[in-house]
Amino acid sequence: MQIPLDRFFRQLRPSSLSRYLAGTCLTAFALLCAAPLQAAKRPNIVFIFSDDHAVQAIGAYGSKVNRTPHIDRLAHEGALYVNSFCANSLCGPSRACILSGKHSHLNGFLRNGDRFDPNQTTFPKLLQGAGYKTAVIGKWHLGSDPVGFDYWEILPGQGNYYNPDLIQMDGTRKRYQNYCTDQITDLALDWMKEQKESDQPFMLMCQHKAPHRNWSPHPRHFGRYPMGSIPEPDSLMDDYAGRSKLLQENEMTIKDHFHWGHDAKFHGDNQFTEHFQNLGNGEYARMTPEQKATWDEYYEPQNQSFIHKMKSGEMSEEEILRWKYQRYMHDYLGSVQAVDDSVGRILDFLDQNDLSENTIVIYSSDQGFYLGEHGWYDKRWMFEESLKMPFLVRWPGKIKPGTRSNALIQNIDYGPTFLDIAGVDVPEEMQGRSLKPLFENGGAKTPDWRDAIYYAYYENAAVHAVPIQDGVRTENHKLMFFPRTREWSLFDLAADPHEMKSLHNDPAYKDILAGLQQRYNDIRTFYDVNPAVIPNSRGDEGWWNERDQAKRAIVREGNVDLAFIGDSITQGWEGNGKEVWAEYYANRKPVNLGFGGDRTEHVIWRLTKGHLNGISPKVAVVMIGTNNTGHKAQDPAETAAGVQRILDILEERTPDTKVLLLGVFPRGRTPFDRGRIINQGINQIIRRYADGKRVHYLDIGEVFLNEDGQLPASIMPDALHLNADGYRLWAEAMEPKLKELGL
Ligand code: SGN
Ligand code: CA
Repeated sequence: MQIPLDRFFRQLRPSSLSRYLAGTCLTAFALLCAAPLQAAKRPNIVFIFSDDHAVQAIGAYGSKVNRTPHIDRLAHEGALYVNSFCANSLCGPSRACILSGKHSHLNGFLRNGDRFDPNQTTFPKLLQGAGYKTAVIGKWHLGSDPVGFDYWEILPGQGNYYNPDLIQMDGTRKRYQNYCTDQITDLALDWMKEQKESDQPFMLMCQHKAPHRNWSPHPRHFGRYPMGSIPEPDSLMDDYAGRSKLLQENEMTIKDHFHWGHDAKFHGDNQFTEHFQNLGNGEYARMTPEQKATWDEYYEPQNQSFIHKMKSGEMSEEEILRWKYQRYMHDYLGSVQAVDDSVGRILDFLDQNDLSENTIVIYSSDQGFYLGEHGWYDKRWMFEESLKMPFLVRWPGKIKPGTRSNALIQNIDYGPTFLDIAGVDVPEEMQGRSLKPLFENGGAKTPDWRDAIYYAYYENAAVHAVPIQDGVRTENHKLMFFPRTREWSLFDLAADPHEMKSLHNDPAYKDILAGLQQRYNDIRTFYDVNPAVIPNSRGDEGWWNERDQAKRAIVREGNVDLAFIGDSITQGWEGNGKEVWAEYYANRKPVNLGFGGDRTEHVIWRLTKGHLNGISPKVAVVMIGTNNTGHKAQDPAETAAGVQRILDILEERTPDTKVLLLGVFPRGRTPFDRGRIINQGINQIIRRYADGKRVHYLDIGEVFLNEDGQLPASIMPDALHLNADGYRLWAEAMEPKLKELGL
């Protein structure tokens, strides 16, 4: 097929005259100021970053499905890292880890849709401060505008493949009639051209949208990997046996979660609703008539043939899945190919402008991706395909060509590495480590290098239904934890590289499991992970979600004087405590924000995501923590930190509210029940949070206990929850204090 490529995209180059003039003046000024005997110029940094590019689709990583000659050049002329991982397999979070050098729980960007706090320390800011010219061009996806860059031009949100809009530094949007990957490359080359005469070194982040969904290739790559020719992974038809049952809840299979227009690239109404979901193809809608014609010329004959076969009943379930896989991969690999072209153009530019010698070039992508493994597209899980990030680096004279490294590296290391390369001190607060010592050590890990990486995924109840999980990965093993079901998964990566069976129950792996659980605890302590303070939703539990929505609606109405905030014990005012509630509180404009099973982290989520919107109660009664104890015997200091965070949130959002902080009620029959003792540990810390002005502390635990410290079944039948008599004791014990607080 002859594609009129020259007409396909009309290049609307950015008007760069003003930028050019400004650049020239600055350069002249810098030249005048430059000392005659200058030290060798610090290396430039070109960081090429794509979106969702899996290592399985990179030639140098041994791809079975495609070839990437330009990206591979980096491996031949520099180094390739096999054990390169993300800290949180999602776009915004990965980028936030890179900029900040910190894990998500400390940089604050846990999930897509969060806002990156631009006031925090980032490597671009530090490089800029140290005299680097800095730019970011392409996908950003962090909510706030880039800070620390002399130049930026970014896609809004996910951006588009065809005729993309780019947000300019003045906030306006500019539409380019071009293919996104090519346009971002053009802009990157334009910017580098402006820098090349400068005395200042530069750092460029060239960040592609591709090959992110909805995988829309440029026509020059149509049919490069023809449908039907692309090898399938062994686990395309994975049944998820032998691993957490949460796997079965996923909504990211090629089989069942592939959209008619968006993914499969059909036009019009979904003709086979049993096999496709409904979303249309938004990219097609953006195309010019010429682009559409070229697109249709390629796709339509194949689409019509598929529709025909479907209608004549020729396609088995398996064949339909295979067809979808081929369509998916054709489009994904086509999108990758333009990224490879981009890398080629950038490397050629550096060569042609004598910049290659003094420029470090890195290629990576925000996370990995499933190319049909486990039947999936997308990412998020801690399994290898989405945990891995490509990492290829060329630094002439410093990195030996053809280096292949097994050292465990992570995206939190990029910032420290760039700073180190530029001779800038790496701030203490950055958790990652410079990779420069590895570069200088032929890729081999240095004796003090890390033995394990920590991973955590937080985007609960979101698109694709992947549960919250975290874990630790060493050279040969992986331990994962799913908080919702409190399940462990253990994989022996040498024996089971595709992670098809968890060994956590296998007696032969008892010691390995225990060892890795210890390592998991320790690495979380090391990285300062306290789940009790990390906002977390339980939105994937139906009843919780419904209650959450209902409570949001109530507080939106305002008119609340008394808020009860807590877990099932508080929620129980709607159950066993109903009558006492009616007697004591019903006339005092109350709201019950107790949710059974909640821990401090869930309360933090609720209070920051709607439960305080619209209310400023006179008094908030807070009792929380016993589930942190009961679910995982959490260290009291950690739980107390969660309580502290809750008090801070209340202060921030409703400063006039008096807080009545209750000591966590006793639990367990006997005084030496472990949970009871842990709750005492919490109370011993949190009582000191009272300031007698805004926060008041009250421990009424005694009223439930017998003289010998036993919790009687006549008050707490299950040694945790109150019956009606128990609620009466609670109300009576609290009443004087409520009055004192003006209620
Ligand atoms: C979009 C995609 C999802 C993808 C997320 C996150 N849907 O929501 O498939 O998981 O982005 O991707 S789409 O309909 O818009 O294609 S990320 O790389 O930005 O984290
Ligand atoms: Ca991504």
